[in-house]
Amino acid sequence: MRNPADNISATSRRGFLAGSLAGTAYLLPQFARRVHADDPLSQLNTKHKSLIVRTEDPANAEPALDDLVKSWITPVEHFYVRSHAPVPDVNVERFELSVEGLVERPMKLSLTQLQDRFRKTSVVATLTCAGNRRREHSQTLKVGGVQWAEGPIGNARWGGVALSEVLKAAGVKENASHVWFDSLDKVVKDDRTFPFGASIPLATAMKDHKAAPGAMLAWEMNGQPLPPDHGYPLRTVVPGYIGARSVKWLGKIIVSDRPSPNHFVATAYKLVTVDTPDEWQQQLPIYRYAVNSAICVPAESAKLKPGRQRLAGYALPNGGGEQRIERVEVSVDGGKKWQRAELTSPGRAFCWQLWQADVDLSAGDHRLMVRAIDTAGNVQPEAIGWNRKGYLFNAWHQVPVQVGS
Ligand SMILES: Nc1nc2c(c(=O)[nH]1)N[C@H]1C(S)=C(S)[C@@H](COP(=O)(O)O)O[C@H]1N2
Ligand SMILES: [Mo]
Repeated sequence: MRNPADNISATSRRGFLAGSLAGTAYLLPQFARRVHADDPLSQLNTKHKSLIVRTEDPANAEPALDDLVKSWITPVEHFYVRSHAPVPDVNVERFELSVEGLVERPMKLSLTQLQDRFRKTSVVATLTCAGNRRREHSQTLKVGGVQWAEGPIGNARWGGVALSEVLKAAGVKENASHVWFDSLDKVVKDDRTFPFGASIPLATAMKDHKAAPGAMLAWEMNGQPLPPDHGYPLRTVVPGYIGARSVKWLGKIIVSDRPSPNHFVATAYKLVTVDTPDEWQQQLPIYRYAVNSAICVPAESAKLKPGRQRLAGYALPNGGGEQRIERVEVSVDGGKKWQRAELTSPGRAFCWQLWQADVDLSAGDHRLMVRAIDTAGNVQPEAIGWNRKGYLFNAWHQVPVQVGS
């Protein structure tokens, strides 16, 4: 869905730079500017990246939906980028990860030390932005923020070390209960400049699911060094949690007895309706993402021929644990009759599930719909309540199409 109107609406009250570019597949110019020709990373650096740009710098971009569901592992060129600040210039030779706070042995680790001292592991996990599908949420009542379609989601193999290994080496003190992540980027907001940050409960950090460590410190994405836009040289990946907890350009880990006071934990990424300090205090930070699904083919407002039509898309189990997608159903008559879709990819915990369904379409206007249920019984709801930030939208996805006679 390359709808130029989306880009215009990306001018938000939060002051994101408006990407007034027509919504065509577009090579982000700042990548070209930032990367030197002799830098080996330039090879990996989104050269062929074709994304729909929502804002230019910081870069916020998502793939066209038909590209998105071409493969279970999302290649970097089709992986959404969501950044609150420009990519920081990190010199990997001088880079040190600091591990501090409530630990017996504070540490500073270069990337090489991190790679040499700990056991390397890799995990396939889906990242999705809490603002995925915000554009649909805005149909009820417009909310601020990037007006994402269904594309800020992707599934990658992340290589690195389990955060728990590093925390064990540092020796977590008894009264610790949360792990903070501070980035090396610089977010500017209301005359303040501060790093992007997140935190997760210590229990999650120390968890060792069969399918995935509770959190990863990753330096690889799909077998290659992390591209600059995705956090080079190091990021966290927290399987099952909203993307905002997977901190890119990670600089510091702080073990604490409370959640991070960082804006993106204490204030943003909460389900609020008025967005007042009272509400921020009352609401917990969002951690897990919710069961979801979307139709990616055909595109919205597609003009189709009557007869057989293949639908394709993704579904995501709730991020709470080891569940997978149990069933995906589609409807072509506004939700009266449902037909089971075929699951066409591996189905794993913390990963999305690709699906397809062949439906029969008669001439006329149709509203294609999809809904999913996971193996823990989390059901995608028909509708959800409005929240001011447009987070966690997971109502049944609907795609209007016209079928000519
Ligand atoms: N340092 C830093 N980390 C960050 C962000 C950011 O702006 N700065 N954005 C977060 C959000 S909101 C999301 S959804 C994911 C997106 O990761 P990606 O750009 O690699 O797809 O990164 C998260 N980590
Ligand atoms: Mo996000």
